[in-house]
Amino acid sequence: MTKPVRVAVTGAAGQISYSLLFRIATGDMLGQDQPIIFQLLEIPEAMGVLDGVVKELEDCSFPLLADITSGSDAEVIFGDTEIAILVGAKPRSLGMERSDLLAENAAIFSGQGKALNSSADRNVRVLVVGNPANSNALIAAMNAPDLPRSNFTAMMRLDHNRAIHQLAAKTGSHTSLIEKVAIWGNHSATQYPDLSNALVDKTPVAQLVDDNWIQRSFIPTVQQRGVAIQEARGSSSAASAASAAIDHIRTWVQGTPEGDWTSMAVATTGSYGIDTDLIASFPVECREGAYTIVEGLSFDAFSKKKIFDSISELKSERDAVRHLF
Ligand code: NAX
Repeated sequence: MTKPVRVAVTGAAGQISYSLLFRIATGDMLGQDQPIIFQLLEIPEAMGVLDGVVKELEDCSFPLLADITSGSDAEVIFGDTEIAILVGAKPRSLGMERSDLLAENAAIFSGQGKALNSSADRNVRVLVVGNPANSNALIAAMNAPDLPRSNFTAMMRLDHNRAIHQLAAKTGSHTSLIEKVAIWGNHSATQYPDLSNALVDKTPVAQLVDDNWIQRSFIPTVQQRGVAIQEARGSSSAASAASAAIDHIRTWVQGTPEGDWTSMAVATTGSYGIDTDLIASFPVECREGAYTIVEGLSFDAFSKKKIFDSISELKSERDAVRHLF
């Protein structure tokens, strides 16, 4: 039997995980011939609920699910994990400022970074989903000095997938025919969904849609899609977020299609004149289990402003939590 891959998931009793865990266990993330072991982390107050989720996972008798461990001690739960999906986070409560949200989550992610540093596999791939995802990923990375910084990423794939859908719907095309959509910056309302290089069935977008639609409809719709779902469902995106997390890891491990790219928030290394020590979204290509930022793209003044507005927000978030590095 193929050796199982250890997959840690935090916030395992929450809404996203309720979809995520079952899809990972069916092989959607690592393939139909790759067994997995789940290592599930929750806060002590949610262990009862997690116990119910574990029972349901057991009751599915998934052929690929080799074992499940669960608990509240991050260092134990992250032991030897090769993939860590950090979903658990403190939600924004009524009247809470963004800075308070940042501070509360900073404490969680500095602790989890330290725990990964001491007990995870040395090549663990980390995906942060819990918000504010980019800054949480940065805090975790900064607290894990013995692990490669480049292995800490945050999820932009939901925004990327949302952008693909909007473009497909507008052009009467299918999502499978859309290529080279990019999301830049922060997973927040300042993100820049960029169609400058996008293709629809190999035709450049500029030949199919006008700037007015892009600027007045497409960009705000993608930026505000989470709010629209929250208003409609009465709770935030869960199944689509889980699906995006699966896409993120699968693409990272298996690669982007030839001639296309995806969007991931990754450690900045000076590309496009963006500060280092941030986790920001770029178009990336994935090959042989590693990603590289797509270099050499050129921007008009509008795109440049949008990208750097979002980067400014990331810098101010970083400055607010720098004491935890
Ligand atoms: P839920 O509130 O349903 O679940 C979160 C779970 O995390 C809870 O069970 C809670 O007990 C647990 N948790 C809290 N602190 C923890 C800790 N220190 N260690 C382990 N577990 C902990 O939220 P859900 O809908 O699942 O969303 C989870 C996170 O994803 C939120 O922060 C949310 O804002 C974020 N999202 C991020 C998205 C992205 O694209 N990056 C999109 C979807 C989602 O909004």
